[in-house]
Amino acid sequence: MTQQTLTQMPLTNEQLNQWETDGYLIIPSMFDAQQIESLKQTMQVIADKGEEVPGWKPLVDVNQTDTETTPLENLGSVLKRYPRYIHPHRYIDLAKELMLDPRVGDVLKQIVGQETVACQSMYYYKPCGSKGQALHQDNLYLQVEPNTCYAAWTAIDPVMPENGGLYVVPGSHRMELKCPTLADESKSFTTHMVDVPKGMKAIPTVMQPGDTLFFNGQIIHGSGMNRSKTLWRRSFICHYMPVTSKCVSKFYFPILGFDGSELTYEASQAGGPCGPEFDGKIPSTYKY
Ligand SMILES: O=C(O)CCC(=O)C(=O)O
Repeated sequence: MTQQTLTQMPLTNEQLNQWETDGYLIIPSMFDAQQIESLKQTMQVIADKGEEVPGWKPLVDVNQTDTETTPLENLGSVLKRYPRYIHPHRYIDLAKELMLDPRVGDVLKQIVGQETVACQSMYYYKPCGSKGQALHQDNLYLQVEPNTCYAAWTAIDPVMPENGGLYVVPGSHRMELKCPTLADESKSFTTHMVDVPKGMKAIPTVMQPGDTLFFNGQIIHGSGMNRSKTLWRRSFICHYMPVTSKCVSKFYFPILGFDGSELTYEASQAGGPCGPEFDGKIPSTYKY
């Protein structure tokens, strides 16, 4: 594994304190405009073609859907036309390059306190009219043990509440994983949700293209619908775990070091602290 130096993206005490207190941290301009634009173009060309490729498949018959005459928001769920791309780093070099960018490893090392390794990537298109993703905790799905996983959520478009920007519940990262209840499926494309704990509040993030939001895998977070008539809310989302982790759900294998090497970890037993209503199983709609 590469030895990362800690000099590329030194965090201030204020940033480190915010991370400890709130469980998240936004790094402005983590990636430059050209990198973001290249990823956006690459991903858009694939999805606009509407043909299934490894990691991505439209859930409507694109040939039967004339989006010139049928606005996307009238397709039922726009996300059926533009669902998220799962694990693009396995198929698209640029996605892998950004996932394993040493500066990301450098920030993670400072906030996690040790080297990390990469578990997954996702690309959300989230066109106008898309449903959001109900509040949840990521480690219920990644099942990293001991400790938790960490996300690096990078804005491809400007992000705000109106276009379905991400909400986080500061301080909730100190909590155990909570059992989900059922989400409102008219607003969320996922089926389960976690309530905002008493005394805490979900706050919106506001970001520019290239900004990266790092957050702890226990923090409660999610997004609302994209209510903008003009602005998509694309994002590139990667998850990592401490290099010393014992196990992770096997859905994320192979785990990658920041030098691209494939690393071996034990597979977690899917499960959690939840009762029969959740049955310890990851719902099939949660294909991270
Ligand atoms: O980007 C979103 O709308 C939700 C993403 C999210 O919650 C996640 O990646 O865990």
